[in-house]
Amino acid sequence: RTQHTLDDKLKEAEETALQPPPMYKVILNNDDYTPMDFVVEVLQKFFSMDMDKATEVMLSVHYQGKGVCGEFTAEIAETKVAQVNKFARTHEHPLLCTMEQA
Ligand code: TYC
Repeated sequence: RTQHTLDDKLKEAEETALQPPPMYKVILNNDDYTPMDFVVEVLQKFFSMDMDKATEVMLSVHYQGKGVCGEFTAEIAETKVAQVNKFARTHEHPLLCTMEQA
């Protein structure tokens, strides 16, 4: 079997540790019923956008069908998706938030 020196193992460990985690895009999907103001509020509340940026992203989703809210590690992306969908359902809007690998 191939000999692994201590230096080889250290180098391997350093390279392993430097691998960035997989990233996920959090996506807002358009629908015909959710008020524009509510979508802007969601983008400000959950993605820390100012009103101008939130309005730009909301209008992009409205005209293009979907739009990216941000890129996050798996656990953070999953949390954002769950929080946004819960908030939308609480307010009885059909707004749908999803995620996909970046
Ligand atoms: N299309 C909606 C409207 O006309 C607005 C909207 C924008 C809905 C973005 C969802 O993710 C969305 N009221």
